[in-house]
Amino acid sequence: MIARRPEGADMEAKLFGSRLSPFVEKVARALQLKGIAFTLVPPKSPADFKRWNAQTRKMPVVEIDGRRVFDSTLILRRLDQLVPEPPLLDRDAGIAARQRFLEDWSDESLYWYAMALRWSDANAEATTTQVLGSIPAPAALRPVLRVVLRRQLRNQALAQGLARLPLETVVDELGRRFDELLVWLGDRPYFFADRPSVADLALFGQLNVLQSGPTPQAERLVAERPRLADYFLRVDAATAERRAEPGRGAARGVDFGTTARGA
Ligand SMILES: N[C@@H](CCC(=O)N[C@@H](CS)C(=O)NCC(=O)O)C(=O)O
Repeated sequence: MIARRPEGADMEAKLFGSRLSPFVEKVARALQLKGIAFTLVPPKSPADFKRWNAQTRKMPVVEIDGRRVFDSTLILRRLDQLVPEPPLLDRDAGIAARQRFLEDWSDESLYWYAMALRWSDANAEATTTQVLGSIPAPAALRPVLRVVLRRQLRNQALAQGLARLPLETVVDELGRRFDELLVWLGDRPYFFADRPSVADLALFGQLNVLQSGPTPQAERLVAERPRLADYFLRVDAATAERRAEPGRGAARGVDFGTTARGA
């Protein structure tokens, strides 16, 4: 049997952002799933966010087909229009609705569990070191950036509210959410379907950052749930960078320092 060439094989994209961000990782995995080659443009300083995207000042931003699109949900929708195969939503409207809601829950709720854990007193030092390590800032600026980053991002987490709960409560609640997700996953390989969708890409981004070092509490929760750990590795394998084919460049976005643990 001749392997089908992915539809996105002739497209090129630029992905602006750091793969430490769960939303950037979500988009990188969607590009890889679609077979779209991309170049990662990591931020050099927080000012880049505003330059790339004056509207929300957040990453990711994607440049594709002559247009810049921001927000991971809007980017995935655009990718599905440009490169319909493989689809990122089920063809059945009822299943697609659940996948979309889970994507939204992951982006707008689960993200804040990760933020609360990352910026808790127990983990903030390790998180700051990790974030600073991903920015090529001059040595003289680093001590100031350390203080500014920590204050800004911790304040975001406190403003959302979940981070005001005791750390043990956030960890306990996250474990409950993981158990509930596993009930929904049942014995299917992906959420509500047999192939990955926007829901799995969004969850992958969050599970990836939760297992990236500074939050050992979350790593323990995943390790205690082998079905969740297997699910993470399954999505990782299904969305991994495609190997270069003769006559075609490989995706050029993989930032090996910060990519998925299982990759
Ligand atoms: N809803 C947005 C969320 C993007 C987002 O929150 N990105 C964070 C990084 S994880 C960011 O750029 N934060 C910078 C800031 O808030 O200044 C999406 O899905 O793209």
